[in-house]
Order: sequence, then C-alpha cells, then structure tokens
Amino acid sequence: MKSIKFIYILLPILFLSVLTTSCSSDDDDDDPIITNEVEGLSKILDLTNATHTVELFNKEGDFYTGYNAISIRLKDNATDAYIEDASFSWMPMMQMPTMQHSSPRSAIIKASGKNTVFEGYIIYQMTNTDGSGWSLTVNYTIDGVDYTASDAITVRQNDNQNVTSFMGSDDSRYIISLIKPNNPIIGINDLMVGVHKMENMMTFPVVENYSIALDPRMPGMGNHSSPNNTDLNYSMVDDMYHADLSLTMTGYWVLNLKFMNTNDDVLKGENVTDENTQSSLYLELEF
Ligand SMILES: [Cu+2]
Repeated sequence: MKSIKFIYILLPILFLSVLTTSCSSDDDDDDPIITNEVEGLSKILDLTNATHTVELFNKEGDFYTGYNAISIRLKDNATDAYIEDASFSWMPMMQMPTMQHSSPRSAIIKASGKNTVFEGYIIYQMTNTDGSGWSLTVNYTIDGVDYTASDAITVRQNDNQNVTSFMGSDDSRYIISLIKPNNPIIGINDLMVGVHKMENMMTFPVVENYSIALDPRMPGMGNHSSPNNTDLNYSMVDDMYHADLSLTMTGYWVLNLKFMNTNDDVLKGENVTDENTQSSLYLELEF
C-alpha cells in the first residue's frame, strides 16, 4: 500500500516536471494548452493576411484527392493569440484550361471540446499530376468584421481511387468519396461514403436517401468476394452513407458500386458477373 500511495504522489510530480522541462526547452512561443489542441495532427499550410494566420491541419500534413478532414486554427498576427469566436466559410477552387470549379465541402464548425480548433472537410475530386491547379480561400468573421485569406494549395494524387466523379443516367454529375475505414481490418469494417451532387461549378450539396449496392472483390485473386457485406444507406445523423464492408484478407480490393436514386433507378454501375468483372462505378482500397 505504501508503494502505491508513493506512486500517486510521485507520478503527478514527474509529469509536471516533464511538462515544464519540455516547455522551457521549447523555443516555440505557443501556449502548451493550445499546442495540445492539435496534438497528433500535422500542419498542411498557413493562409496569411495582414491581420491573421489561418492554420490548416490534418493527419497527413498534406491535401490528397478524396476526402480530407481538416482542423483549423486562427491566429492574431499582432498578439499570437488564437481566436476562439469566429465564423468561417471556405471555397476551394480548381483552375482548369477552359473553366474553374469548386468541390464538395462542409460547413466549418467549432471542434467539440476544443477552445481554438474549428473543423470541416473538403473532397478534392481531381488534381493535376504535379499537385497544382487548386487554390483555397477562407473567409471568416470576428466581431462582425469580415476577413479573407487565400493562396494556391498543393493537392496530391491519392494512390488508390478513393473518389470518383461521374455523370449519372439522369444527366446529373455526382461525386462519391471513401471516408472510412481509415485503417481497414480483416473482418467487418464500418464503410462510410460521401455522395455529393455537382449542382453547378460552385455548389455540391449532399445527396440524401439514395442507395448504393456494394460488391467488394479481389481482382488479384480470381475476383473473389466476401461474405456478410451490406449495401450503403444514407444516415441523417452525419449526412453520409454507411455499410458493413467485409474484408477477408489484406491486399488490393475493388469496391464495386451500383448507385440508385429513391425510385431504385440505377444511375451508374453494373452487377459483377463472370462476363463483367468490374462495375464502371467503384472505389479502391488496399491494406
Ligand atoms: Cu478540375
């Protein structure tokens, strides 16, 4: 008992001394508590204007094609203090040879339980081979005053097809993106997919209440499937589509999809058969 008590007293002291040491030896001027709010995340880039710096973070420290979960902090350049109350909007823009277009993106909201971190997502549906072509504008309002910060960004090509942009049989353009699993396991995975409609070059609303048939296959192994998959259904909770994805072994999988509207009209994709080994609508996954 004596030794246990000793640990209870000693441990906090040890932790405190470690924290103090690391802070004092760190020449970074960040408040340790604020630094902690983006722990485990990597800086993608800063968007800077005369008054503020918009700091963008994600797990990888880079933008990739497909779904990007993004954390944002807003720093006052004069005081180096992080702003806790601001409202945001953003506009990713891709300059193409003959036109420009935006991409699906969420609203930006305060991260739950955080003081200085805001979050949202952007789904880049394409990029140039050298990562060029995109810019990002972040508009924000503090105490009724509007500001904007903008710059060119680099969007790298993801190795696998984790996003697909296509024309449906209803002559509408859609974007389907893989969101989860991030770390696939052998067994049943929670598959999460985003479906957005390209209403025009700038507007990409979430498509609600459609459905997507799922048929995962391993092309490298006789195109075998797996048991106990379910089709993707829309969830009002997060505006995304969910299914059970069964992966029976590691390797390269093609998630064959068939996209249907509320009348069960097939808008894109075909069944996988002996003659047709892959749907024209699919996502890829490798682990
Ligand atoms: Cu483009």
